[in-house]
Amino acid sequence: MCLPTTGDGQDGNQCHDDGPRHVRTHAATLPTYARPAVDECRGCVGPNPETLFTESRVTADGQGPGGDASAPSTMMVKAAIVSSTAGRFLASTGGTHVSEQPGKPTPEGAVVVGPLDATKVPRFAAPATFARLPRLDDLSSADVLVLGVPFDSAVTYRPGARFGPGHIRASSKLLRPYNPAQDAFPFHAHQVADAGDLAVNPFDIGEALTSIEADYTRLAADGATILALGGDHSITLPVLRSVARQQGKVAVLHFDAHLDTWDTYFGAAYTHGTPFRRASEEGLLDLDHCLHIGIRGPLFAKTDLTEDERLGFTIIRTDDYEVEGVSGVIERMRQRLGDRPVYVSVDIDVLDPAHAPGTGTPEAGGLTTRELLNTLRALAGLNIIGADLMEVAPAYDHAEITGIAAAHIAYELLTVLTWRP
Ligand SMILES: [Mn+2]
Repeated sequence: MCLPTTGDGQDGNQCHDDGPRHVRTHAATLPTYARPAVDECRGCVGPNPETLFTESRVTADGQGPGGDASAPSTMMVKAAIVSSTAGRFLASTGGTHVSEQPGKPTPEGAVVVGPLDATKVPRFAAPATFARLPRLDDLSSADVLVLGVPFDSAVTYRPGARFGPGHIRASSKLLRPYNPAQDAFPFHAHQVADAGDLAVNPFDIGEALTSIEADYTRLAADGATILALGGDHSITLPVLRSVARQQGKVAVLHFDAHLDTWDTYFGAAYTHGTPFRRASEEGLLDLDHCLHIGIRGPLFAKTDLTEDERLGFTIIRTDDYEVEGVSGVIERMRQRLGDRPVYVSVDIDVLDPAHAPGTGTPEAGGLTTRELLNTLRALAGLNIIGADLMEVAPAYDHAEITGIAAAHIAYELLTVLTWRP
């Protein structure tokens, strides 16, 4: 039996039964109700949760369905499903995945822990990690991380995106391991894990941005590539500071109804409407290769557009989809990004409010979920070094419309993050 030493989680959730002690030393935490989930207390009681996860062994010479063993860049995967009760080997399937990724490659022979097996644990059971992936705390390391950043103190209109990470996780339970649109098993060729949520100060924007940058840098220190789930869009600035310090100037691909290159609100420089102006001013951006997609709606002044161009961005408007189609947009997008290191930042309000009502600053006339998903899939093969998904505010959502859209956007981004050019 595991009990917290306190209910506030500030001292690390320490078990104090007769079994092995489990002390959380990681700053990133997943929310549980008042006490740690039982499966955080491995070695205390109950079955070993590892046996409930799908597992893969990374090999270089296998052959799976749809695979091309002759392609030198193709890494083969054998996915093993292990019984939770008898520990016996039940099934083995094969698959292929182009495993080149921007972070460190998973070494050949490494065992990859995949999502919970839906035939062993119902989708509606168990704590909500993204796509039912394992927690980073339960692994020694991971190649790709999903990281919640529940911070929304820099919004200008509706608050509530602090609850976005939890909502996206809860809406991601139906995702499956094989992504046919990209012919990839994003969770089987590389270790993908949920790193939990950062503990961000909701009362001090300056301190919040500082701590987000430090925690992001720490999590990325051993080469992990990160998909951040917000939270409001101010979070992207400290993330870009961290990414640019490690990898140099980056081309930002920004999906949003809004430019987010405004200057100040009420004199405040750090808000969810200003991250890309600050990033440009700080020299974090590759000014010849940044791009907004999905811009629409009223602005404050005509100069908003000229200022935006001066700061390094070009624009593909939502209405351009109507004229050029998805394929035309993709062609322009890939041309603009080229072979540069690209950071992808998605504001869920790039979607029409019909497709994503759960957000803080909705604008009519946006993209469909299908248009956005197909655009994101076309990033495969580019040099994507990190990504985020911001501004999901579940209080305004209905029937998980926004949450499900966000879960699928995150799934496509994770698939892209397990590729490299
Ligand atoms: Mn926006």
